[in-house]
Amino acid sequence: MFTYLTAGESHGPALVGILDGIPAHLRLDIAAIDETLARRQGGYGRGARMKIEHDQVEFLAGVRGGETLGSPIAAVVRNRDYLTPKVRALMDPISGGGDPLTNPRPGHADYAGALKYRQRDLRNVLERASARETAMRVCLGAICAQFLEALGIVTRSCVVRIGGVEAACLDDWNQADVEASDVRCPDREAAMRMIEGIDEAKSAGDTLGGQFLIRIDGLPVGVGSNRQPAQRLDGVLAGALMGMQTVRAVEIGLGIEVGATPGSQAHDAFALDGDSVVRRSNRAGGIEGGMSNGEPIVVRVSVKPIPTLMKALPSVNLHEKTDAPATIVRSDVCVVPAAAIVAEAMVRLALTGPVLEKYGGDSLEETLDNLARSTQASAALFSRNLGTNVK
Ligand code: EPS
Repeated sequence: MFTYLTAGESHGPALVGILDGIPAHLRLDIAAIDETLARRQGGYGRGARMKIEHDQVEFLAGVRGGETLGSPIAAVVRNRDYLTPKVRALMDPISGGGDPLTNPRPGHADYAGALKYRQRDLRNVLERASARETAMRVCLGAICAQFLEALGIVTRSCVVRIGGVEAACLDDWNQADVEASDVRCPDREAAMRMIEGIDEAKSAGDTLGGQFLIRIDGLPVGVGSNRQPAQRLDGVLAGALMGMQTVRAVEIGLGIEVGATPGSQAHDAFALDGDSVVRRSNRAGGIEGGMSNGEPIVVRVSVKPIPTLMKALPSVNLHEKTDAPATIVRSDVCVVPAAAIVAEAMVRLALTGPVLEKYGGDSLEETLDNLARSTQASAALFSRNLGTNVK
């Protein structure tokens, strides 16, 4: 069984992750993992913390000589901010403490978490709720990326909306244009307006959300299952993406529009191109019956504006029972570009289990053999050359 776990507080000593189930003999490109961590730190609208951190992976287990062993992989990303005496005094696991934070931020975990965990200091909730933890998800997801890419499965993302600015509609894009853009948007004109919007929000003490697309190419037919609800690939991907701090909606293919579309225009007709079965549209977004159908998987994700506003929203002081503005902590204005990188990681983490369930393998070679055999068998299933004894 493939599984992962993360631990770590935003201002604690480090973020820790365990990834179990990656086959042996995957040669890891460590520089590529660090580069993915750097991509998560980027994006126009990030705050001062990202100038302090230089996220880098350190392996503690499961890797030897640059290759996975097939044993659980343990990884650490240290928080540089913790080295500041003030932060350390707050967060030291043994001696840490300080004045409690008392005014919950609307939209954050502060209030619900305080009551749930019986915490009178909101810091005891927000430290884990913070999206800082996504650095470890990105680290583990970058390992999955290398496994999936060895199988020809590639996940990419691009930003299509920040606040009121929407990019030209697309379901494919040039990834180099995305990587060159400060807001990870390939539509240059829209990207300029997005940056202006972020500047305006910053001066107003406000924050901005948005939307991005995720595209998965190369996923063979039949990953995921119609057997049980929890195995459906659309549910698995949506669950993983909704597991991100900022995500409020996930759409696959036509998404919410499908409810307003007649059946004649909502599905993807089959056609023949020579001997091959093809589709001329991808309204299903690459998933039918909870299984990949061989088309690219296209997902649209909507994220909320982050709830830490420099012009604080009305709140209350829970200790004194007085009206008071929400607590202000150092934060970002817009995390949509960074969230797209986290979403790539979440998708890779979510796909690795179902891919391994279908193809199995304790070593990468075994997984690749199984994939090749399965691909051959699929190609032969409806081959005309199979003769008349095939029913
Ligand atoms: C961070 C995400 C945001 C940042 C955080 C680092 O966290 P949150 O979800 O709590 O708003 O603001 O940085 C800080 C907490 C800080 O002290 O600056 C991230 O993605 O790394």
